[in-house]
Amino acid sequence: MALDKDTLDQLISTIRRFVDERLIPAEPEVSETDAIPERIVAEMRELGLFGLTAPEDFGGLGLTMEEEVLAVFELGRAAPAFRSMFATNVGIGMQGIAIDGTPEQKAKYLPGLASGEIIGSFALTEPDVGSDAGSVKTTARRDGDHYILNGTKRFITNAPHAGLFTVMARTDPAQKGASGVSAFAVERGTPGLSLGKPEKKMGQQGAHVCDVIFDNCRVPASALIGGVEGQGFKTAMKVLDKGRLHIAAACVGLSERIIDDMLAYAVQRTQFGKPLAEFQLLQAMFADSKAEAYAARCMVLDAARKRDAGENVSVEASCAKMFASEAVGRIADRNVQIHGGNGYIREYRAEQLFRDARLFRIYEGTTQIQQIVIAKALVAEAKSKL
Ligand code: COS
Repeated sequence: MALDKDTLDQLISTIRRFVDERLIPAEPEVSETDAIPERIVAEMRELGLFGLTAPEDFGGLGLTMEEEVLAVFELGRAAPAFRSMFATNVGIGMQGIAIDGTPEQKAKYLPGLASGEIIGSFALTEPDVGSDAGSVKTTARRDGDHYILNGTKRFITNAPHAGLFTVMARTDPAQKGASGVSAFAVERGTPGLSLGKPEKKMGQQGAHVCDVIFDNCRVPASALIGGVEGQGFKTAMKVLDKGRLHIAAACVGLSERIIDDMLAYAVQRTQFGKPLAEFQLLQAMFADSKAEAYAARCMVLDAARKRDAGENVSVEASCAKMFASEAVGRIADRNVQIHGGNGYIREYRAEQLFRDARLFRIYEGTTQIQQIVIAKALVAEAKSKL
């Protein structure tokens, strides 16, 4: 553990209070205005949420994976847009540099990412490349002491706010697959880098995504993450292994919150002369939801502990992400059902959380990609025993 037990307990209870007293009450405002109020972003910075996982040497808390998921179980209880604000700094927008960056890259960027002064974004997806991440079309052509980037990245979370992008681009056009891809740390304001319009989304209002366009964008050779070409896809996969556990933990948090919401509603709303909570058909929904949330919590914690112990957890991370994101989808759906007509009305949070939860089954690898990762490993293991 990076933190002693008392400090960890204190951190978790501070986060819980912040979620209950500051974030959940601000949900209607965020969903109406499609923005996280600056006062809340400032409080997130003060609490150190941008630096939960950045190494201590660079101003972060350096949480272990287990500590991170414990924190995210709490943070996940608020509408997902809040977590999105700092999650790219905790995860995919920072980890590429933390895991594979050169000492100079770490010293240059990690302190700003840890404090939240710089927002980090992870730019892998493209208009024609989503699940097939090895087929990145954006190019990075070496030109003396520079690389020249060309291409478009799509659905890049936090891009409208980002000061730094981890960009996957093909340095070797002769290599069509993953081995021709390299990762770059590209700063906002670099000539040739521009942003598209923020997308209008189904849910998660307050979290922003847009295109990032590279048009002869010239970056110094020192921007190549790790200083070695051809490692970008592996960097992306390492980042996603960790990111998928983070997302799974967020799904657990949201599941637990929604279960609280459904019960709070069911004990006070009466039909046929008694509270909804007394009806066995609804009780089955409470029980299924609880069992699924509990199973997801156990999976996430087990995978996190294994990762902290140095094990390769690609399969466990995919299992946890797949199970927890599918579970929160079912739980959010039951919550709408339990709320009946009110479940379809904006004033109640059920419909918003239902829309918000839908994205968990898609980003950082769809459920089908998680199935591929899991099945591929199982088949390879079986073949190795022949
Ligand atoms: N950690 C480290 N290295 C990894 C890795 C991991 N988790 N997963 C794969 N690699 C390595 C492999 O070992 C292989 O290395 P070698 O060439 O040295 O053998 C290389 O990366 C290519 O691996 P693989 O052949 O498995 O790649 P595929 O093109 O078949 O891609 C999937 C595999 C589909 C799993 C990958 O493309 C993927 O995860 N896609 C989803 C991407 C995603 O999540 N997109 C969402 C947007 S990002 S927010």
